[in-house]
Amino acid sequence: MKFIRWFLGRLILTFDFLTRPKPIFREKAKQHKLDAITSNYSLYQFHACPFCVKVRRQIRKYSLDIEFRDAKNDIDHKEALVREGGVHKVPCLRIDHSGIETEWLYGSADIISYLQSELRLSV
Ligand SMILES: N[C@@H](CCC(=O)N[C@@H](CS)C(=O)NCC(=O)O)C(=O)O
Repeated sequence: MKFIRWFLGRLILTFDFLTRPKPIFREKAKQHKLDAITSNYSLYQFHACPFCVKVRRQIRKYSLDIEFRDAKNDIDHKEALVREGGVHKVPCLRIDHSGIETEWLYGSADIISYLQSELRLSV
């Protein structure tokens, strides 16, 4: 079972590598504006999780500078996800609302929708 999961993970990563979307290019001022917003985001994820790959592909496509946090191998990130987010499930987007409040958004589709609407990305 472990081997099958590992093998499927490698397949997903290979497929992702071979079909990666090309990052969009935007003018510097616009990119800086987006970078300032996304500096408040971090994505808790597993390297070979298909749902995480799906979100990472969108992040790449839209040229978003979002920190990835390994919630499988990094014990601090894993514990923070469970303690503060509530569940050990990935992907999860941690949103720091200017130090006032922290939001933990689970679910690949919800994360992508949030990024698209919050950052006004054209679909
Ligand atoms: N419907 C969720 C599914 C997420 C999901 O099932 N993630 C798995 C990894 S692929 C997970 O976090 N499992 C918990 C664990 O392995 O501890 C989504 O679209 O994000």
